[in-house]
Amino acid sequence: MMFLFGNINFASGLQSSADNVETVWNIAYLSLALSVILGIFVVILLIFFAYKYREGSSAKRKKMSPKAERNLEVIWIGLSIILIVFATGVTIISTNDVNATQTSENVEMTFYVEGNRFSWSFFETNNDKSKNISAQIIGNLVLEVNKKYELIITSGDRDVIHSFFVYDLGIKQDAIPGRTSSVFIEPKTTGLYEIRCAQFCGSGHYAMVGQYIEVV
Ligand SMILES: [Cu+2]
Repeated sequence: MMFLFGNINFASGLQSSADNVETVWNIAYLSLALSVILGIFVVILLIFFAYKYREGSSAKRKKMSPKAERNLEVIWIGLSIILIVFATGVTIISTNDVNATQTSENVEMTFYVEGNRFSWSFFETNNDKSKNISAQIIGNLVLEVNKKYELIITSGDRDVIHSFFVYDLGIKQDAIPGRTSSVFIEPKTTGLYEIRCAQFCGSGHYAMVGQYIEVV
């Protein structure tokens, strides 16, 4: 998105903890900015016309000519189309930027993450092509800053669906029994990042917190 945002980073006030976080926040802020600008414009027009055509005012109430009506319609529809194409284009390009980071290229290490009612389990793999599980990790999942990792997300065989959600690292991936989905992450800032379950998974869903990705 460099061509559009240049050096402006709407998300600069936020902790930029991974590549995709800024990209996603920039789309969110852009759509917020467009909505606010449009909203203010509409409210100003509303107040202006409500005042201009208030009961008993001397404003002309003559019908517009068909030509003027058509021109107004063309401008109105044209601007709407431009706005929609612009917002859609920005979203498609940003989404492609995010997807471009989701490859196994330069992956330093692969971990398994398994959701069970009501906690997450982390496993090391033997880190070759087979990606077989070698050992369970006790405690936080520790990652090193500026290294790329693959997290293979799944759910216990006889469990339910969960969603592996790490807000500050820009990760959200469904965990589905009997299936695996990979997410690729390159943390930029050290710290503790809380993992939450973003899929209602039963009576203990609310308590599926308190586990962390620790970036060192
Ligand atoms: Cu859950």
